[in-house]
Amino acid sequence: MKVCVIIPYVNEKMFIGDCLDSLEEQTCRDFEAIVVFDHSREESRQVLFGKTVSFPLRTLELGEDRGVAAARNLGMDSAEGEYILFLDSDDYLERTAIQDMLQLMQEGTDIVHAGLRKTWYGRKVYDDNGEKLEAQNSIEEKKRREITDLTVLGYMFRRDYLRQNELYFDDSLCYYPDLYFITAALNRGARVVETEKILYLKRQHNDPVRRPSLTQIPDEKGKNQEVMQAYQQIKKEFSETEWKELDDMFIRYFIEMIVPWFLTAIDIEIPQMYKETLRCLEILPDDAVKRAEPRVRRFVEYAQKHNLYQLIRKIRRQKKCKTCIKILTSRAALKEYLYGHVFCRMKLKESTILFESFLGRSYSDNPKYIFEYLGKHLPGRYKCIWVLDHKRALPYPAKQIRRYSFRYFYYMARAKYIVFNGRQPKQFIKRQDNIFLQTWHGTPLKKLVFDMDEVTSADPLYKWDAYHQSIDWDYLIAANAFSEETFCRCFMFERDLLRTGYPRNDILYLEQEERQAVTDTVRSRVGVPEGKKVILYAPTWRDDEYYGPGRHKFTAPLDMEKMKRELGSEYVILLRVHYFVADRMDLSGIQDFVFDVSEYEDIAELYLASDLLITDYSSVFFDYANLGRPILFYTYDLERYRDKLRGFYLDMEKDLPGPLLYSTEEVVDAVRNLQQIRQDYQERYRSFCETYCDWEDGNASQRVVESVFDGGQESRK
Ligand code: C2G
Repeated sequence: MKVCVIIPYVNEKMFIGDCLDSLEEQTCRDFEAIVVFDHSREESRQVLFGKTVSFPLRTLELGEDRGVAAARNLGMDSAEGEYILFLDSDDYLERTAIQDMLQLMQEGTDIVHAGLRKTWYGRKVYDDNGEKLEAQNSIEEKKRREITDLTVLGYMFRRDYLRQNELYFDDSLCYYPDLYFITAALNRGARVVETEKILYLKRQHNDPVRRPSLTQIPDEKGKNQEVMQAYQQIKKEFSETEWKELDDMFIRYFIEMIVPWFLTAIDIEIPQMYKETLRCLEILPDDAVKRAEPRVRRFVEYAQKHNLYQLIRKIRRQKKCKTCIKILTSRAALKEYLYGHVFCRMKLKESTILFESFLGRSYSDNPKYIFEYLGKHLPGRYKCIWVLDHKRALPYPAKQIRRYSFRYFYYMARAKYIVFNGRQPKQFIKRQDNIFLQTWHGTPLKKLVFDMDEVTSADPLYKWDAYHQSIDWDYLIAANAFSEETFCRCFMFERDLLRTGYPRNDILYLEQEERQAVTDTVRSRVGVPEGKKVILYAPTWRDDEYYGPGRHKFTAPLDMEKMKRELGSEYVILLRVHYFVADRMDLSGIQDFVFDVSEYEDIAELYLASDLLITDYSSVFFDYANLGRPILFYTYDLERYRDKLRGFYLDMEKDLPGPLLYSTEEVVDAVRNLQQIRQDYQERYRSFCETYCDWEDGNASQRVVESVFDGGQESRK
């Protein structure tokens, strides 16, 4: 065996599959792999069971959580072959990695250094559109190389070279044992060959809550200590070497990580860290300080000359000044400041309710029906505030405010009740007596938060944010038992889950006469020609097709002209894009057949006015099924959506109350044969409703109001 791949394994069950698969698919087979278990828990040993690999794979046991450094050392001790490559069990290699590196390992070469890319995605997503996604959120591209990026990953080492130089990882270090190792390895006279080709994929963890990577563990003090220790060790051992890049990186680290730590540290921790910091500042060469930008330079010089307490006072003063300037020059900063420092210190308004639906874009969904129930049954009992992007007539008195306006922050701070159907802004501060009712906005088909493996949407740290937002929710509504179970798991929600059904579906249970009135109003407002049947086409959004957060592209290749030719004499289409979709379809030539109802406030009214629904992976069908009308699924990109973008809770082939269709022709055929489809799907439709519509009876709003609001019980009288 030429190469030994050393894989320390801590607890990355969900990642190791990709790691081993990437080895299995190597174009060069002349290697063995050693997986070193960092602890002897049964669960970790089982990780490899069930995985058949055709390359030699050995496992070693380290004992009790001794860390990645110790694991790699053990691997090195037992390695055979000429070369060593370190691969973390949450990372993976390009298919040609070993071959390419070996090709560069010519006579006399000690180390080969290949390109490394950080990625948020596993191999499936990465191979398909990883580069596009990384470029879209351009997080990595923007970053400079930091001191903490100095790593052995992406390198291949001649084993003899490591042995002769007695290079081992310092196993007293948890976070950055690579820092010293790699600088030492490169500076003991190694002959190094480099290639820019990306061969190593370093996976960023999208779930810092449950699966933080080492660098995501919140132990700033420990990390700072390790960086400072390594910096001193390198400078001392290689005092002859000029360390321009390292010095610059250290200065940046000092400003961005060490100084902020001092600002929040508790007094007792400060002296020891201070000494360590001073030692590092003392060995910083003058020209490195001179190279730094003026603000940083002044800062470092001050830190080098004065005592810590002066320094901290100075930084605090500077910070205060900065905040003052920011709030004087930026309205957004002023609002946030007032919110945190003024509004949140005022008394809560006991009878005020703040409502928001779909980010203030519409008067709709569960908040609308809760509001209307309160308006009808407890008139005047509560002061209602609606977050809406523009003013409209509402059926009951309510103040209307814009999202992110001054008044938005004011009421977010002062309203006792908050009723939102989606995640609240990150700035939200939960006050002690606040009651936050999260209604959510649908029974989940697509996997949510902690059930998602990959996060392919605009915000790769969605899980982190969603977790910190959901811990503020006091109540969460479920429309069915499936949602109850799923929400508790996917949000890690442990408070009051309301098993009430969805208020937004109450309208679907109105008396026939009232439903007809809604239908007539919708048809006349939209302009549906007399005698035409209505198809509601309501697709969802694609996580990876976006211009920016919440601004997605419209991608539904349904051939509307063909639909018009084939179905136009009998039907019209109401096209309803998801509220995240920024594009609007060009309807020239088909305006008499396709009506864009994307701006129509409440989709529930559109349900009532339609004869059948076409969707893809939107949760709309869970609600629509309450009507018992036909549902078709135009799932032209099912495989990609299910296997690469999101993953589903339901088995699309077996559980849906209608057929999966893949082309315009199939959709046209299905619309023509609705009778047959009804018959074919009768049993599935019935059992679907039993599972997902069982709690709905038209009284969900009442149940929610009674459970949440202090005057709720009075609403019955
Ligand atoms: N919606 C709509 N028009 C569409 C799609 C959706 O008005 N074309 C509304 C419906 O009320 C739907 C809700 O937005 O129930 C959520 O939309 P989904 O397409 O299901 O997608 P998403 O916003 O990602 O929510 O648990 C539900 C999930 O969170 C999905």
